[in-house]
Amino acid sequence: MHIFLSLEIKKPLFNSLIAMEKTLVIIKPGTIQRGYIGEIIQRFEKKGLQLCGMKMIQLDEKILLEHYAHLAHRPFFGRIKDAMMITPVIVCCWKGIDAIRIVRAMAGVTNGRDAAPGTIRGDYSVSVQENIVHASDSPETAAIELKRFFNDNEIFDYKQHQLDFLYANDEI
Ligand code: IDP
Ligand code: MG
Repeated sequence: MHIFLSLEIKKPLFNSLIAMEKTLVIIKPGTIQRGYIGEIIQRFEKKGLQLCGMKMIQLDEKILLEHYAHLAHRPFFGRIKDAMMITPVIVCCWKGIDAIRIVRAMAGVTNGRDAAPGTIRGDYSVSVQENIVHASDSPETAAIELKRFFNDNEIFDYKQHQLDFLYANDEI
């Protein structure tokens, strides 16, 4: 009886513990110039993440000072800022269970020369700076960064019809 009861309550409890996450990806100017926008977006789509927001925007000094505040003291900071403003960028919001961790792993380590083959940076980059995408690195950062680049009405929560085939029914 006791076991039966705990099985009964397991599913709703389990569900409430597993949260869908949203994370920010920025497709950097070099990626746009090199014509890889579609390939990069397709990687996240093929993985099974859901695109909840996407737009092209021109970054400026102010937003980059905020976004890369942790690098402001570094000698190469001016160069990074310039590179991020050279053309517009595409900001995307991707959603899924563990999306933040998944997208970071798919991006690979910062230096494209060190990034593992199979990762985005490993496959498309030979540079530390010109490394194809930005990806949020933690739940806290993802929340702040999504707010930085999107208004609330630019993030869409809509039904992902593949959901039942992407996850087992005890995962969603
Ligand atoms: P991340 O993008 O892997 O999170 P961060 O350390 O947050 O790496 O750096 C932000 C961005 O700044 C990098 O993606 C890269 O474009 C650039 N960057 C970081 N370190 C260097 C460096 O040593 N030289 C040149 N550019 C750098
Ligand atoms: Mg970072």
